[in-house]
Amino acid sequence: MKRQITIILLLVATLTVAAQESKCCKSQCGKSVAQQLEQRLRDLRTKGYMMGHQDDPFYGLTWEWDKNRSDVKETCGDYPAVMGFDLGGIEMGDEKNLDSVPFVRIHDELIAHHERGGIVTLSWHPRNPLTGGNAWDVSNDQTVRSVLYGGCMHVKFQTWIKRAADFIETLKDSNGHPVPIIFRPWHENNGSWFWWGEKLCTASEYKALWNMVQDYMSGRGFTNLLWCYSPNLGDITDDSFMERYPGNDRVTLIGLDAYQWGTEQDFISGINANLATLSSFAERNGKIFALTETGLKNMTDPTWWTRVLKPQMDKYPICYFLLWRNYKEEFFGPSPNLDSAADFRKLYEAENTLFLKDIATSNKLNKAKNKSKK
Ligand code: BMA
Repeated sequence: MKRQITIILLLVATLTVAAQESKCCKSQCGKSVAQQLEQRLRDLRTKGYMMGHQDDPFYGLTWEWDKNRSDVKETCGDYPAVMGFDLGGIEMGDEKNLDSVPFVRIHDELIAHHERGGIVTLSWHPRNPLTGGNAWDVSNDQTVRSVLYGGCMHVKFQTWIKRAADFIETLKDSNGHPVPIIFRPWHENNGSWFWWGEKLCTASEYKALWNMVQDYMSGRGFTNLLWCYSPNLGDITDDSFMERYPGNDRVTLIGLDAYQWGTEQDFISGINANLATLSSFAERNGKIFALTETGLKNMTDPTWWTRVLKPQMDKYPICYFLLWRNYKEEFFGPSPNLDSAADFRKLYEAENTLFLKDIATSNKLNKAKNKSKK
């Protein structure tokens, strides 16, 4: 009896200490979900940079809508560390996004990737609220102005933001905790192919758009959004970058979207110039940095990843790079039967590229130990 009482007392004491420790940790950490994600990105950066893929679990070059499939996994044996998803169409209350992916599926796969230890990012190609066209409808340069306070589309656009927020609010893990998300709206705004692009609004209108959406999301109480600002490959100087940069208090991650559309030489010189400018800005301003979209359309050069892209990425402190989607007519990722598959596996084998298994648990961070390499 005495022995039983002692055991019970010991158990109670242990549980009390554990409860206190967990409380203590919470208050000591005191970090929001987004701040914890930021810390995770900073920690992972010391191990290398992560590989990401847009729309990875929905379709590949040879399949559509199967569960648990991934062209990245089928090429190298592991999921990407980062998966990207797009909200375009949520603003209309559509069931499917602009690329025909059902939002229920985006919901499920985004959470599944988080729960398997991966990192997720959301972009948004909303339709043009003034003309009724798509995100690429640049026929009217009053669109941004029209959604701002006092504009003729303001009320309608508030509904659009609300619908995006309502969806984001559903992104919770199985314990009901919000999923940390890299949120990357209003991207490539130094180009003029989206209605929020450079020639379509003034710098102050652009910033007002950014602030309006960000303030709405903050007002909804979201603490799981890590805000990413990502211009496109182009003539970026410190001054031109600053013109539309929403501000250090509004951005945590600075990104660059950079595809090779023209010659290899132009891509290499352009991406180096931009990566140097932006990574240096990020460093000076305490921001993290990523190559938020990249790729060579249809992988017309089977060694592009390790011969052209990787040597450039190796020079700068990016925390991830994200290859765009494997849409059959325009694909940017790997697929097991393509000529480029061997090169992708080489990229995977590199010590400094991180895939899901490299980041899923901290004891798996040492890639050399984890992958049966070399
Ligand atoms: C673009 C293209 C489009 C697609 C859009 C949003 O770069 O892939 O086909 O609709 O991204 O995913």
